[in-house]
Amino acid sequence: MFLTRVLVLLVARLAVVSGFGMVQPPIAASMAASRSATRGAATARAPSAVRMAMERTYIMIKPDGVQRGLVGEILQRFEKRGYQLKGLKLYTASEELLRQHYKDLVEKKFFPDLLSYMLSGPVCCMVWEGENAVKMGRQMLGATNPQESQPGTIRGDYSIVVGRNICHGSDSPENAEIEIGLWFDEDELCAWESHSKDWVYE
Ligand code: IDP
Ligand code: MG
Repeated sequence: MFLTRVLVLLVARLAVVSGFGMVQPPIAASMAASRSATRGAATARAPSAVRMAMERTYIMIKPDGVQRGLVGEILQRFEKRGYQLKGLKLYTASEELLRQHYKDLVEKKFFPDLLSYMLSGPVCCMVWEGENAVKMGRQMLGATNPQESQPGTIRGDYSIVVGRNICHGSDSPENAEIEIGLWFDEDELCAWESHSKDWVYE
């Protein structure tokens, strides 16, 4: 009888030591999760050899996008992708500003139509920052002609003709900086660190 009790106690002790059959208390589980998260974050902070430079791009929702209630949808796509919003405003453009912004297109036959389209209502100006933001921004917008844009892109999902193609995106990092300077004053841009940074980048 005594021996049986000793045996039972020994088995129970062994089970505790090995953790067999034990339900992990919530606090221990949360500590373990937190330790593994910390490990993840430590790995995440290690610089990657293929890491590209952070870049800013100028994205603008044109008057048709604003009128059609697509501001939230477009903002959300960039936010969900992981890009960081650095500047945002609704703005009524002037002809002078548009002539500067589209300076390479002023001689085009369609320029007067483009001008009146862009002057027809407010636009939504945005600066997004992140890795390869210019190229990825153009990819998210889709082709200039919506009928050549892939479904899943903004133009491919929400527009049909080139003269109402919803959005603008800078075509090079150099032009992005020029456009940001054209559409925003320096004090309209916010310097802030995203708490999601280590969960978006490795
Ligand atoms: P992008 O906006 O994709 O960079 P761009 O060639 O820079 O394309 O042209 C600027 C904008 O001018 C276009 O987004 C579109 O609104 C307008 N546009 C371009 N080509 C045409 C055209 O052939 N007909 C009418 N509008 C055009
Ligand atoms: Mg362009």
